[in-house]
Amino acid sequence: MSEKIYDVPTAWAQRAFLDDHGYRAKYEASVHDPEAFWGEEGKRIDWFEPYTVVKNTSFAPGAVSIKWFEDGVTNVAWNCIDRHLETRGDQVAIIWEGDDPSQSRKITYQELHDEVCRFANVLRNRNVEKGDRVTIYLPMIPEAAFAMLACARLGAVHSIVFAGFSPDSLASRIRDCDSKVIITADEGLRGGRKVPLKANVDAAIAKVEGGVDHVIVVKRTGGAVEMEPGRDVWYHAAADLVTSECPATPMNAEDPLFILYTSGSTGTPKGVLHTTGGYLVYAAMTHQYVFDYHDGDIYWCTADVGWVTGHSYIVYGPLANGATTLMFEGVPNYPTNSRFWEVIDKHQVNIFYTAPTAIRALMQAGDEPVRKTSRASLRLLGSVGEPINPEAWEWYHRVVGDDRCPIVDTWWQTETGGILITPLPGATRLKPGSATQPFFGIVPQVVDAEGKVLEGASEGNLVIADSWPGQMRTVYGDHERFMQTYFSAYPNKYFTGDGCRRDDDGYYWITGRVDDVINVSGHRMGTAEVESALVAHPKVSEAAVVGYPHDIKGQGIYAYVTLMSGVEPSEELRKELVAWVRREIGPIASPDLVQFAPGLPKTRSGKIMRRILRKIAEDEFGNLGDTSTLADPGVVNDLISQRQNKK
Ligand code: 6R9
Repeated sequence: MSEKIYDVPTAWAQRAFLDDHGYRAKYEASVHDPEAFWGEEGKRIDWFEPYTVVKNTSFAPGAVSIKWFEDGVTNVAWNCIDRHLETRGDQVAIIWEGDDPSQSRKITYQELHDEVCRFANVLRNRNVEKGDRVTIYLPMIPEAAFAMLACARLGAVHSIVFAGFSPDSLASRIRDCDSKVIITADEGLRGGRKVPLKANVDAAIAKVEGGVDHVIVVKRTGGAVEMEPGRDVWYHAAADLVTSECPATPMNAEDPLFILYTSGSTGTPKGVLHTTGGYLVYAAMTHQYVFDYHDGDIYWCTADVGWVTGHSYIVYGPLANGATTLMFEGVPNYPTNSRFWEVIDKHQVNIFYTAPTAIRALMQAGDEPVRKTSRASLRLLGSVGEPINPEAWEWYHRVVGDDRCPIVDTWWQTETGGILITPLPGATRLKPGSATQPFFGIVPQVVDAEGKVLEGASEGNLVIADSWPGQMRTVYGDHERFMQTYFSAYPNKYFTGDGCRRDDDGYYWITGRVDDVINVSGHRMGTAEVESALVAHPKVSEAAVVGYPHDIKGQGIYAYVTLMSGVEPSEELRKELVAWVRREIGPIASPDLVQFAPGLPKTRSGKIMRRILRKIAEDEFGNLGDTSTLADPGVVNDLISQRQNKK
């Protein structure tokens, strides 16, 4: 734990929306009278019909129901585009920076309007209506934002699937939400390498019973793809036939905006459902205060739109605020390790938001690739996705930010829709490694295993005691699972799945997941998903997957694999299994270590004791805890000696 404290720079305290007193007063107001507070804040977006009811939420066991601004009528695309046209039609809305440094593009709000309307008309011509689900499987090109906003304009519900997922993963997501329309590109381009997106879509649809009605294909690389007549259409050809006007459909505040699949500790990924009004109010408000976004600022979040960070902090939050948001197609180390910093200089970026895994990887490349760039435009740095270790925080602050830029370490989740625990740059003294304080309206609590609320400095599980407008509303198609997953461990509270420590100053330190979810390079992975991919291999009889500390990724994937009897372990088979998981789920799920285990440690009732496997993966052999319930203690010694032999 780092003890260092960084004061708010004077310049920041003066120019920021809020200083320390401002934060405290506003926070008190937000939790004292949420109705009044959010009733005011809801006005930051335009409503076609104003709301009269602000908050109608219950976390009660068996009856969880979350509604915000429930009788208001609005449209998200209208708020992100049309309402800005009069005052900032010629302002740049999106700066797109290609994988290849020679490619970039600037899109004004007026152009964004025209592009989104055209995209919406293309969808409308394919019978997409309010409430229909549309799956988007696109690389980081402007069309990804156009497609999202086009869905929002029509009231269709988008489900973005990260373009790194396999055809199988894509197929299960298409199936789960029953989408009949898929939007993709011929190929993606990342770090100079092509990704066969259209071919993946074809392979996925082959696994979806009844197929889909339409595949809309954006031309990115010009690579050869197969087009199925009647089903597949080139976006540019379809867009040529439509106008750039399309009315924004009036949407109820609680109409769905998007589904985003995320991994949990059990079962298949859950379709997290976010709705219209509360989500947008929360995304816009957090974007404004956490990044202290002022008119004219150039803001860059390096996430992919396939993750929630891309939804809330590349597209919806920034555009609702009339910001200039940068969208980057590439990777941090292509063509060189200076890429991020060169992009910052090229586009004069003021606010930069990235993930600890990228910071750690770039830190390993040394200071020189950073120092050779100017970065004078930078004012604020942000971090998201996993705990940031103090060493990486210090490097980010000292080398990237030249000791000048505060760092906002923002804790939140796909489920929360927006940032919940974070510093505000003009208000909060920083402690490297701590996400610091709750945002407005957020009531975090630390509870012990029995659910007792701990006061003062304490360590336990992190729960949130009351609802906020950006909260997910349900698991798509399975409200029972929603209640079971998030509201059953601690009745009347939202359980985050994270552990945390609160220090004497009331600062929160997120310690990581306390469930069977691992966080690999900021990507959430259910260990159960990787296990079921492994056991689908004909030579595997059983598998157990745990996380282990990894220098760059934060956590790596450690797989214990028991082979079918008669199958001999080999280096070749090890490689085959890694490739198999890549193919089944996607490259982000590739196991880093595969240990062939003749047996797995189990309880007498047959449950795998992951706690022990975790310790072995962490090399903590002397500290295995209670092993008295093991059915066969010999198994553990075998695993340990094997692990030691490997070192
Ligand atoms: C936004 C996002 C959520 C999980 C979350 C936690 C971890 C995210 C963090 C952080 C420590 C931070 N996490 N931000 N842990 N400090 N600043 O990442 O959503 O992909 O759903 O992941 O990520 O464990 O529970 P998501």
